[in-house]
Amino acid sequence: MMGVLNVTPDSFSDGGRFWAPADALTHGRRLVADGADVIDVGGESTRPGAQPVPEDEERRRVVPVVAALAGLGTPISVDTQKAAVADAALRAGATIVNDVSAGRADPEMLGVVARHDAGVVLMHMRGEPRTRQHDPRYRDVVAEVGDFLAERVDAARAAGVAADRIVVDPGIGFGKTAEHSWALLRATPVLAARVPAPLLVGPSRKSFLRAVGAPDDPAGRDAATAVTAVWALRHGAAMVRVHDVAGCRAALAARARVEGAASRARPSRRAPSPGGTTPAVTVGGRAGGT
Ligand code: PMM
Repeated sequence: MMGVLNVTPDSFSDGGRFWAPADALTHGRRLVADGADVIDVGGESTRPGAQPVPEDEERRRVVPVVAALAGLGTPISVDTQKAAVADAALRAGATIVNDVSAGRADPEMLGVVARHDAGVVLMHMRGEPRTRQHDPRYRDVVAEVGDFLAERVDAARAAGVAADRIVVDPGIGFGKTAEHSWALLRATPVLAARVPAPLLVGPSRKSFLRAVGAPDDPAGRDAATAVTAVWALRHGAAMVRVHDVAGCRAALAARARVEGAASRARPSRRAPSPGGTTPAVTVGGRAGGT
């Protein structure tokens, strides 16, 4: 389970809340205590309409937080599209780069990842953050996203990134209508089988959840998030990226408990594996699991 820590004044889901470095550190420690396997530190909002953040400013936001959190022993990923910011964060103790452009925004990015022997998350995004929600259209969203992710895995391998350092992500809400996002989420097993890398899914607090009655306020979408995260982990996702780590952990535990109880009550039925279908992920140098 990857916990989100946005050190930005304007992220859609938690913008401004962890903007001061001391607040960012407190929240990072909270995520670890809640059971995060990875903390994802981001210094540039990717919400639709967001303006790009200059490199120096992004570095100033994330590097001190990464350096302080690296001592906690939980792997840190840096959510950036800029190779120089990734390089600085990796030097400060991060071990994973989470690039929503899948290495396309900055031609140096995959080389930096390879040089550090870091992990990388390669995400699908149609367009760029500023314009991505302008009437996205697909012939077959699942096939197109699957093909894209497979091609980006090849590009990362060609740049020298080790196969066991690569994770892919369909990019829920990035250049997708709510229907596209639901289709991709439903296709988690298809994508997990199609793309030769573990799958990360990021449904947390996103607006596609409004289609099932989640509120306009992103912070009120944690219950719907937990259901989608648990479902994704049950159907082939290796990791989920969430804001409410404690709530998702509890939802996972509840699922394990109730399914365990159900299988004990009906011993003639095949029992599901208690740990779900989560494969091990070695990005960041240790098993990521859920
Ligand atoms: N979503 C956001 C930012 N970074 N990275 C990955 N790999 N996957 C995502 O779905 C993703 C991401 C936007 O959400 P935020 O403002 O809550 O960080």
